[in-house]
Formats: sequence, C-alpha cells, structure tokens
Amino acid sequence: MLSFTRLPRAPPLAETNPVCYRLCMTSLIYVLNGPNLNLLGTREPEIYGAGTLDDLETLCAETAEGLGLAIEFRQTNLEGELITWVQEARQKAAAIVINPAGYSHTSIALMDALLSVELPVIEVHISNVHTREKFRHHSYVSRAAQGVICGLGFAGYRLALIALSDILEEDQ
Ligand code: CA2
Repeated sequence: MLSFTRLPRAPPLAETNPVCYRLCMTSLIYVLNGPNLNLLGTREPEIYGAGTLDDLETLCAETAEGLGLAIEFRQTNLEGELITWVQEARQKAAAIVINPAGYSHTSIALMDALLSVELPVIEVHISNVHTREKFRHHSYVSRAAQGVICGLGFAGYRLALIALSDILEEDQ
C-alpha cells in the first residue's frame, strides 16, 4: 500500500519572488480624502455635486475593479492622520490618489510626506479651484503630484485611477 507524507506547503511564488509579485499581485491604490469631504451630498451641491462620499467610494471601487486594481478608500478631518496614511502607503500601496481638500492650500507637512513617499501621486479636486477664491489657486501638494485633476467632479477620481493604471503598467 502506498503512503504519502504531507510536505509543508511552499509559499505562493508571488510572496517570495519580486518579479512575480509585480506581475501577479493586484496593485493597491490608496484613495485619500481630506477635511469636510464627509459632507459631500449634504451641502453646497452647486460646487461639489449631489453625490455623497459613499457614492464616490462606489465609483472608485467599480473603476478600480474594471482596471484590475484594488483601492483603500479613506477620509479624515485630521491633518496628522492624512500624513500617517501617506506614510503607511509607502509600505502597502502602489500609488496614491489624494484630494487634500483645504490642506492643499496650507500644509507643507502633507507636501513633505508626499514628496518622500516615492510612489506616483495624483491630486484631485472636485471643483475647479482656479475659478474660485484666490487662496485656492495655490496647492503645496501639487509640487509632490505627478498629475493634478480639477473641476471635473467625481469623474476626476475615475480619470486619476485610469492614469495610475497606465503609469503602473509602464513601470513594469
Ligand atoms: O474641489 C475640491 O475637491 C476641494 O479640494 C474641496 C475642498 C476645498 O477646500 C478645496 O479648495 C477644493 C473643500 C472640501 C469641502 O467639502 C464640502 C463638501 C460638501 C459640503 C461642504 C464642504
């Protein structure tokens, strides 16, 4: 009678081989949203549209799925938390989409975090910041972004994910 000894299972190749990792693993994109974006859909629909933050997450998740990407979608009202998430992305993500909201125009600390993350970053604004108040025309974050999309509503996030899909494919 034949008997079999059960051998320990080898780890998946993608976990041990960096080339296979790049080709086989779904790229994770951090989609980060700054202060007050939790209010989407509740106020100022003439500027930000009628959709909620949940609607925006659904749009991003569906877009990512169609592109073969995965997303981690988050919103915070705290500058330090946004910075911590950017630092975390360095270990866990392939790229970042960020709408820093009001911190775009004020935060050198967030800019520094994004400059040191060594990942492709796309900055998105729902409204066209250049047709609004002068203080919205400058973004510290833009210095750390590979691309900036503004004024296209929620579709800006979709376009950012499509652009990152191309950028990540080119990097392979
Ligand atoms: O247009 C954008 O996406 C902004 O990043 C939104 C920020 C603003 O400070 C930037 O200049 C441009 C404000 C987010 C506030 O979001 C709200 C949404 C609904 C109701 C009230 C605020």
